Amino acid sequence: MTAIDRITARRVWDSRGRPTVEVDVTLENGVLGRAIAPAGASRGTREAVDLRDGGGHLRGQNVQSALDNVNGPIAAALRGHDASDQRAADDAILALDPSPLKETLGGNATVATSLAVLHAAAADAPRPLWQHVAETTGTTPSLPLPEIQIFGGGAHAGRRVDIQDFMIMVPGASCFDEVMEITSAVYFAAGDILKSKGKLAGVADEGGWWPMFDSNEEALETLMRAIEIAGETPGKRVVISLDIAASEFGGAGCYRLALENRQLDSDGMIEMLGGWLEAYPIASIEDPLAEDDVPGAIEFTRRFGDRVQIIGDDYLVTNADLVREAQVAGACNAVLIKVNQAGTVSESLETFHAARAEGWGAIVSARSGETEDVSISHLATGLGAGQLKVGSFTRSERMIKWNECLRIQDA
Ligand code: 2PG
Ligand code: MG
Repeated sequence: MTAIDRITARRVWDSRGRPTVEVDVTLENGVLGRAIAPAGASRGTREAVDLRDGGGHLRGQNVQSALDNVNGPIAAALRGHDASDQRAADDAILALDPSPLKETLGGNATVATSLAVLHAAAADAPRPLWQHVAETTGTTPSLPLPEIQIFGGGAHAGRRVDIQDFMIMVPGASCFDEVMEITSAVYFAAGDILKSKGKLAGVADEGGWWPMFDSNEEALETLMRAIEIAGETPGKRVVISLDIAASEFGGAGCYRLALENRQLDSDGMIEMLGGWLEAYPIASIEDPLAEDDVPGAIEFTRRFGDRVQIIGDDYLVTNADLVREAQVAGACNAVLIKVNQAGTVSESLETFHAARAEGWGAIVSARSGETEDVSISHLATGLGAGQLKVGSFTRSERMIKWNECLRIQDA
């Protein structure tokens, strides 16, 4: 065992130019572990709180109180702890903040610390993080299948399109590198189409094209065309994946599609999405209904769960209890794993195991506010989660995670 000697937090800046929390965990032998908290824009109401200072400074986004929580109580509680006992370290953090959403310490403070402890333990072993994760959780490592955004919408693109993420997956590729090649071709073909139609508004938060479409279906049609221009047949090697992020434009069974000036109830949403599943090669769909529309999620899963992956993100917020409840209710068949929604590594692993225990899929995911931190590439690989969602195919905070997978592949 090697004990934790020092924990320090510093303010760094994320891909949206907002402050965030970076934590250094130094062990008694000088080994260092470091991690940075990401931040979401479309957040579930039950995820760990992203603690911000409020007030006028930095538009209320400063993280001084989260930094103080790491440098003060968290550092004091973890000093002397065995870095390789992740569960005990996370329990010591949780004991400081029994509030359900980590309002006191801040999920940004807890997640950066928890991940930094994991990095320190791996470096101390010494072994790469993915291998450390596999060996300490008893999982079989494998490189994940990327889920890559081509168009961004919803909260990530000025709500110009209601649906948040139009993505592709390339399950038919022979290796990770081929996924990158095919994705690159589709991404640039999609951009060319938008430019030629005068419908390119810019680039969304996660680097996907920010389109000016007249309907949500126009995005799907354009994506199909881009896949074809890239020399692929949609539905063969390349399939479509959507994050509806329905809580962003609906709730309590009422959905307002601003782009098309339409209002739908829960059944109407299910019908519309069911129509898309018929018409397009969609293999995965995330948050098809709002997080409070559990009857809708159950009905959607009853009707389509045998043919498409249905992921709970804002609905399940990487919470093992919520996953188990959804499994009993028959809502969804997969969960997104975002470590900062849970707030610690151990709670995220518990959620992953809860999903796996019932044969659910698990997709390790980044947030829309990201940094150079590559922990999730290692977690996805080490857990053998199968899938990784990182955003688009541009911008270094995204590409660094895909590139890290290429490095792991060569290890
Ligand atoms: C999501 C994520 C990533 P955010 O909804 O899945 O696309 O977005 O980090 O804003 O919650
Ligand atoms: Mg989502």
